[in-house]
Amino acid sequence: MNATPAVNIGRLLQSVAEFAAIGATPAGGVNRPALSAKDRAARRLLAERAWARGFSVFQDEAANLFIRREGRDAALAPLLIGSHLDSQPTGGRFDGALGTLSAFEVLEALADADLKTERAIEVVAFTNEEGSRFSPGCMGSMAFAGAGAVADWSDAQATDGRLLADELAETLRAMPEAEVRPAGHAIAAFVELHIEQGPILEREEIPIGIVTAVQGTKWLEITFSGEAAHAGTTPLEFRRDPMAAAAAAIARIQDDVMPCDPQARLTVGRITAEPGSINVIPGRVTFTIDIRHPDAEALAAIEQRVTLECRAAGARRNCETSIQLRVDMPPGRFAPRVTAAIEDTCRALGIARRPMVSGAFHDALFVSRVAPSAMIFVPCRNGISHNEAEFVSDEHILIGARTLLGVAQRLAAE
Ligand code: HGY
Ligand code: MN
Ligand code: MN
Repeated sequence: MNATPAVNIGRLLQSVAEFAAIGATPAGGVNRPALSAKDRAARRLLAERAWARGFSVFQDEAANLFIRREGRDAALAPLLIGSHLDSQPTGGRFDGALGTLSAFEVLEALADADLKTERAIEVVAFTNEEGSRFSPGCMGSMAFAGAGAVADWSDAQATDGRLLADELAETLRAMPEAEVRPAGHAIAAFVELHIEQGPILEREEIPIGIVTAVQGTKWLEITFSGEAAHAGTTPLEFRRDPMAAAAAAIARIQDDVMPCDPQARLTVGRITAEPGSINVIPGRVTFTIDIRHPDAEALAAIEQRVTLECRAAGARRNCETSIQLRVDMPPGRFAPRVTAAIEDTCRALGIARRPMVSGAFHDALFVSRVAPSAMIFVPCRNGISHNEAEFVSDEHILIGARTLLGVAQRLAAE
């Protein structure tokens, strides 16, 4: 008679702490850039844990890392659970890692109970979800879902100058024991546990969010080109100052565009000036705009409005304006069959839950294009994320992992 699988919370908390040490920052966060040596170290640690438990490990050509625990019927497509291990430069220890490690805990709990599920269950750590070191984000899950190919991005250059193709090759080489397969194998369903990265669950004191949809995202890169000139000798009427154009455009975006729609989210996260010298009027200024909205048409309309504002600001300063659409992630809806499995599991475990839409993008957004998918959210303190102060209580980590275990058993039994 098999024991009932149970989450070993001590082991899971220990895992979270050990992975948080890889790329740990002095302020208690994590800096584990995609496809960096620290990302490779985290992947190796997870793979070694897997081999120690007798699970198999393989990669795909996008360096997505898979850990597989066999089921009774190898002919059935596996259930996929997991998230990502890469982080923001000043990220938290839970974004991505909690979902990946909770998924691994599911495999360990099943193995501890010696319970064989009908379907195999695979844990995935998707490559470059954050998109911070290499754009776009969700590269691994896009490649898995056929929504992009590694070849499309191979000349992408990291913010630290390294080429994606080189870092990807090095990451694959760093784990020769893991066979590399083509991206996009068949799966039965996908469930991703993740922190909410917003304030709703904590404010409503609800431990589980059943994510039914993900809002859309567009990343624009705006470049104003003017004329580098002397800061001291160039009167206003002779200036073609791209920094002045950027400042005017960003002010319009923040003061006039975003307030028009309470659901709109516009963020300028990165700006660079060339040559970047204190006493030179820049020749060129480039900045990024991250636009989010749950409605595809509204998202497109905001992109239009932002484009007009930027072109007008460039023209007023006699600068050329170039606008590149770097990322275009339409909103996505998750599969009712999978959200129902989360609902049923929470009901059976007596866990309070609520449906919600994700403000952040996630790998599940792309995986949902090729398999029924959904997400489980757990609260994070003050809704803070993409910040070293990111925090999730032990209680919510346990409730999240128990929910994921229950959902995995349901979906791997069908
Ligand atoms: O930016 C996002 O929405 C994700 O958290 N990387
Ligand atoms: Mn994430
Ligand atoms: Mn993130």
